[in-house]
Amino acid sequence: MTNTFNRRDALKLGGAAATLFATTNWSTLSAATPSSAAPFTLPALPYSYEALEPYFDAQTMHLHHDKHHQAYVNNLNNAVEAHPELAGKSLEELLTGLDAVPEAARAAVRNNGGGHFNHSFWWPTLGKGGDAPKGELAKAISAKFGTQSAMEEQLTKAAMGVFGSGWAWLVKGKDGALAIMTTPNQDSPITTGFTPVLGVDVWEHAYYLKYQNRRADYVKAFFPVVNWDAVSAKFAEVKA
Ligand code: MN3
Repeated sequence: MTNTFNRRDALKLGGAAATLFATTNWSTLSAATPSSAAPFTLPALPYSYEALEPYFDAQTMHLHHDKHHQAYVNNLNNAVEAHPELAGKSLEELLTGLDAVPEAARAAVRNNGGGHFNHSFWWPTLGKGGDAPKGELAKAISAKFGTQSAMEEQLTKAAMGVFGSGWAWLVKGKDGALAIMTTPNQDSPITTGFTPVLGVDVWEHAYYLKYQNRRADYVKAFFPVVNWDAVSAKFAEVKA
């Protein structure tokens, strides 16, 4: 894979996930993009597959990014290609307007569009940059949860409470306040009007190779690989 999307790019992108997808032409980020018939492409990881060792192992990162995320992209492209009325819509437009998606394509767009969005959001939030929230995010966490560790405890509890596959999220609501929420499957917080700040993928594909059934160990290993510098920078841009 051609690594044309580096960490500096990820930090520069920042902003609301919505802005990221509205302003980023993913198809220009991959030299392997075959044609305009496949509007969505897999963004390269903004770090090496080994970068999150020993917490997230390289083999899991390869499978998770190259196979699982790629499958969401492929399936989303197939759904859009089968329904020409969806052509030209951004990922954010699709996910915030699922009711407008033809019923025959809705589940595919919801699941695979959500999978593409959630993972594209997720990769740049990882990478071991800084060990604590900064600036506006630090203030918002302090205001809502008291301490970083209290927030992490609540996010962990939410992650452990997801039955089956899904995500636990730290989000910003329309009222501007932080909140903890979960989504089933690949549903994305943006569909219900929340802006993701940080997420924990608790699908077994995220951890089974290294942690088997021990989700608690995996969630514990998640926090040391969070790129708090990137997450804080993105939050500050969302707020601005
Ligand atoms: Mn996943």
